[in-house]
Amino acid sequence: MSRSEELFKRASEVIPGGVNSPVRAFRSVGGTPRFITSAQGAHITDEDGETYLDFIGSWGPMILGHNHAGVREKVMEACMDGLSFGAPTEREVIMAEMICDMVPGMEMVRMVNSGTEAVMSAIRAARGFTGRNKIVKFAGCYHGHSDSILIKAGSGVMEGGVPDSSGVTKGCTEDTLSAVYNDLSSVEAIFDQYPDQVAAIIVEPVAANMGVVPPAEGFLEGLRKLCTRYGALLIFDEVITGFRLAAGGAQEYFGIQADLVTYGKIIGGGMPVGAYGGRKEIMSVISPLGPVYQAGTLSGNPIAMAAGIAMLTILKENPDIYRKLNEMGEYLFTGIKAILKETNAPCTLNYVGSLGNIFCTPEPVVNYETAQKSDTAEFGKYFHFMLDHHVHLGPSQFEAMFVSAAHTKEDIDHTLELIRSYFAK
Ligand code: HOZ
Repeated sequence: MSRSEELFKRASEVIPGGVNSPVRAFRSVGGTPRFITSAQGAHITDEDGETYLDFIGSWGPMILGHNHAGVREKVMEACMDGLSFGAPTEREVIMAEMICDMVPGMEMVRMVNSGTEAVMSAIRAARGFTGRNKIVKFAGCYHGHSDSILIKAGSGVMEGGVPDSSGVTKGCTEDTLSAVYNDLSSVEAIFDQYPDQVAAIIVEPVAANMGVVPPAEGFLEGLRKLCTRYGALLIFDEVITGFRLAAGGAQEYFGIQADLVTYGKIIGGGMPVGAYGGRKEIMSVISPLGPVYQAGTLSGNPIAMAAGIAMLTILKENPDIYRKLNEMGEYLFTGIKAILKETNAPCTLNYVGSLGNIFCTPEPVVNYETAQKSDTAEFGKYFHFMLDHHVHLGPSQFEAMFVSAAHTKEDIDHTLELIRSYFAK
């Protein structure tokens, strides 16, 4: 029995499903999750001493690659000063100033501890600001696991074939309306029915939790126009795209201004953190300035701030990283696309910048319904082939492949070679 198998067995006795986040359990691909001991650059090493080329990157934050010295050193420095104070620190101010400086339209930002918390708080702020109750989300978009947003969610919810979560009351979701990603008419229909009741539309500007689904031409612009016309707020969930597609995230990449933006792990360079922010006028509803309550002892934690400041500083001072990241993404994903074509594989490749994935369906994937046509058993076979050859992919058809600045051309060539040999057989 391998160390990972042994640990998974032990974990399954004391942790639900043996994991602390469901996708990691390998349920949709079968087999044993690798228990990780360390990671460096584009590689991770497991308990059995096996090293893998990693395309998960902690689900996004490892833009610079794992264990970047510039981030690690700042974290260690901060640890020497104390781990948590429950009182304000200069690092929080610096972090907020940096986010406001780098993100278009960002005037005020509140730190929280995860993307789930950021979304939950942004929705409350939108409701408080507009005095309206309804929220529009898109089927297949995942915005964390807070009650009101667990309707037709992506990520692990989609993987298990579970449309919604048990334990969420009807009351919690009665003001959540689900629309079809990339289909503006489905959003117009909601506004026709509830012209004065929608507080906000929340969207992943590039959907990356039903696999990667890029926004169709005009989709994000259309959402912006509808929100402006009906007095609703546009919330971009940039937990995955923020500081990845560009320093200003999807807003900068697509040239669309949202009213509120949410962030998660990505702004902490791997530490547990999240944030939400936007125009001062909107953020002024947050307590203690305004009546919308939201709080947290670990919010703005000094170690998380140190990691975040270090990573954002590196990104800000080296804009070339984005050119490299997007070039590597382009090289990998156009390479995969060519292989799929060359081998007549019944698969589709979607990508934007350094995010992408193969869907095991020959049809174009543009939303939740088309993503669900994927042959997940076939994906499982591909996944295990790659894992057996030491390439670590997200263990689900509906998760993205993340390229980091630490991936080299050789890493990508090696990956393409393996993909070619899988699909050529
Ligand atoms: N929700 C993440 C995927 N979109 C998975 C988180 C994890 O397992 O760490």
